[in-house]
Amino acid sequence: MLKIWGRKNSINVQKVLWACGELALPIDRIDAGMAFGVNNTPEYKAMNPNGLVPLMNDGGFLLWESHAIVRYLARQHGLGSLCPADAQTAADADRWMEWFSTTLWLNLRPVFWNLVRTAPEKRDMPLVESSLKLLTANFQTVDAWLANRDYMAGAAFSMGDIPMGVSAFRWYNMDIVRPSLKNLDAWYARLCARPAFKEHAMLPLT
Ligand SMILES: N[C@@H](CCC(=O)N[C@@H](CS)C(=O)NCC(=O)O)C(=O)O
Repeated sequence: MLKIWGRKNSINVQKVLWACGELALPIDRIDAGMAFGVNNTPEYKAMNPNGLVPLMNDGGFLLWESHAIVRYLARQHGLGSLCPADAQTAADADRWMEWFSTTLWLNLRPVFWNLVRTAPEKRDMPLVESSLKLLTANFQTVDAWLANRDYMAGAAFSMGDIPMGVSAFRWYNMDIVRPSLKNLDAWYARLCARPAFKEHAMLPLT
């Protein structure tokens, strides 16, 4: 059975668990990371030298990097659904996965880390403020993109919605001021209606 290492409240683990849920793949999940430890042991580091979660073992094939895992599972089990069959639609989904890593995450991470994972007296609030401005602009970009499509890569849900979806859950559930973004709201409501999103992404942030 597919083995996944990672704690349930990690944004990167949630991407993989949500993908497995969408594909109805049975998995054996092993708690690892933060309070669970495991990821810093020599045995784990022999499988993932970064000592980070998630990590996947599919019949002896080890893979780390959440987006690589989501793409692998989507190609293996969701060609034509989670991984769009058409090259241009798949590239569109890929584009938003890349944009999450190179752009949005750089702004979400400092806001999330300070507001959710750091004690109030230790928070770097100037960094939160500057990052939140950039993050807001990022979500405005997504809102404009969603003006004439239901999902990030067009009419159908795909892997392109996964990193953006777990980010949106944090955007809507952190204690921050948000502008009204009606296309983003409508897309997020569509995600919230998906059982696998509910099960794996709509969890307490801490
Ligand atoms: N680029 C990697 C990042 C992985 C990563 O940073 N994982 C975090 C959790 S979100 C981690 O393992 N942190 C250490 C820990 O949880 O102990 C990916 O997308 O998989």
